[in-house]
Amino acid sequence: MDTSELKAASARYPKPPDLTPAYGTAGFRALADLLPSTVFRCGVLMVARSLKGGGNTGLVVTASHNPEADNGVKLVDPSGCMLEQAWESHADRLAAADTDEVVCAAVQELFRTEDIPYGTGVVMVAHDTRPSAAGLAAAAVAGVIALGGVAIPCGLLTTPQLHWMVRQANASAKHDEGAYFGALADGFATLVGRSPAPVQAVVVDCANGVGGAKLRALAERLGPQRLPLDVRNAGGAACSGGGLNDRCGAEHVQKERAVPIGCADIGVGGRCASLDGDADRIVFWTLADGGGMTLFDGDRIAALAALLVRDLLAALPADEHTPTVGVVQTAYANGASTAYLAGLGLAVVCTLTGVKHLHAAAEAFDAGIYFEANGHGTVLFGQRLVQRLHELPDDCEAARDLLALESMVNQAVGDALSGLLLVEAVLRQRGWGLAEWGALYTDLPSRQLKVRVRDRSVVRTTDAETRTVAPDGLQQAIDAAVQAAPGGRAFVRPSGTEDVVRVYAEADTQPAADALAAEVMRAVHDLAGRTGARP
Ligand code: 16G
Ligand code: MG
Repeated sequence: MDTSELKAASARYPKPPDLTPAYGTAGFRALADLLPSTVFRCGVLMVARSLKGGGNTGLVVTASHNPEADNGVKLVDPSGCMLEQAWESHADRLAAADTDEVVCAAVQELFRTEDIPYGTGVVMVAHDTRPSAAGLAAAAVAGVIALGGVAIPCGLLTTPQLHWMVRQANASAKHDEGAYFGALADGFATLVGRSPAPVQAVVVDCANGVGGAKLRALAERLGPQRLPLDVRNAGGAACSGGGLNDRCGAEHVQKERAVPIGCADIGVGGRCASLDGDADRIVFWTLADGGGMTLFDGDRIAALAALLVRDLLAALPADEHTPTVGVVQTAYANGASTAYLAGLGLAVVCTLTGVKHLHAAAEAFDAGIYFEANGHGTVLFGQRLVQRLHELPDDCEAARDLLALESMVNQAVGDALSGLLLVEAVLRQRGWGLAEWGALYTDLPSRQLKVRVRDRSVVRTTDAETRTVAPDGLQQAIDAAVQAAPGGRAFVRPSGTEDVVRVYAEADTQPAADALAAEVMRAVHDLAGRTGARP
């Protein structure tokens, strides 16, 4: 393999000497100024992945809910899903190479170990609204070209849009933006049918990110009669004072339980939602009497989706193979939501944190619903079920609605825009408002804390992060604290995106959940802090 062109191009994107980028839970993230070499090399990597997978791959320059000065890169496999986990170490190796020679050697090694055929890989490249995004997207394109690949510039897109487009492109289906909005809008129109129009607009806080412009385009496609949307914090000229993810968006609302900027006029009971900066997650919220915020998180979205899917599947004509339905959550799911879903008679599975883990587990079912409490999630339909739905007669309304759902809800990755339509469709079909949605179950009081330790990797977990295996004594300390708390449950895990250990606790009362979290935090400090001590 002649790597002279790669070497010359790589020299134009030198790695800062003391930077060792690490592929985190969902790709690389850092201060934007540090990233050109990483993004260039990701362009290189995704050509190799395209050649190996035999289809287009994708690369989106975004740092999701991080501050505006950060940036990052998310990588899309030929399936449209996140990069195959086995390739994350290839990404790490390439990103960390200290010299252009080492970059070339790593690429040659990659082609050898993965037995990649030579050819022309195709990479679809998109970016979010950060000021650094266009420059970094150009670095990605340079990486693609340096390995003889073809870069398809897709411009400004939400992360889930790019995932959707890659999946469609590789299925030789229409994959332009118009087709994306059409799939969502047409699916929604079928699902809501003649259900009465809502009396109230949904206020959507778009985190001053890429979701703003995209939601406006979707709203236009839907038409105000079908779904009146009041788009706030849309970024650009419509920006209401704050920058991207600044005091607004899903992360702010979910973690701080605070009303986003630009929404001060919202009255009690208003139906509101917040997207994050790259529009791959959504939470709903409303203001309660007395000023507090009521949050409708990913667990609650999963509950609505589960009701819809369960009822539609039950309405299909009997078949020798009864479709399997499962809901996938993480340990962060509120215990009350898990109990509610199990009470619906559905299989409930708990996986590691991170979309890639939930997505993989959901694929095991004919209909797999997955949501993280923070609002990442979607509903997946297996091929066998989709084929059967297509074979059923046209007048089978349940089959028609399930196919509409499959087209409306992003099959490649969690998507805030399709999540918004999913919630609205279920509420509309049932004639429910937020009160009925909220009444499905009552959350157990919970508390989340972060602990800074010297080296968070000393905390190691098992059983989908519900128990620790290191450092010694930590799990015993957690067990003792849990035992003492009525209705208590607690776990800790090292964050995949921040240099902290996260603590989660829930119990029958808020003071008990707070006390349990504090007790567990002390144990982490005592045991992980010491174990991790460096000279
Ligand atoms: C990333 C993940 C998200 C996960 C979060 C956990 C994707 C697209 N995003 O944002 O799923 O919940 O990390 O963060 O996979 P943490 O490890 O800092 O708790
Ligand atoms: Mg995001």
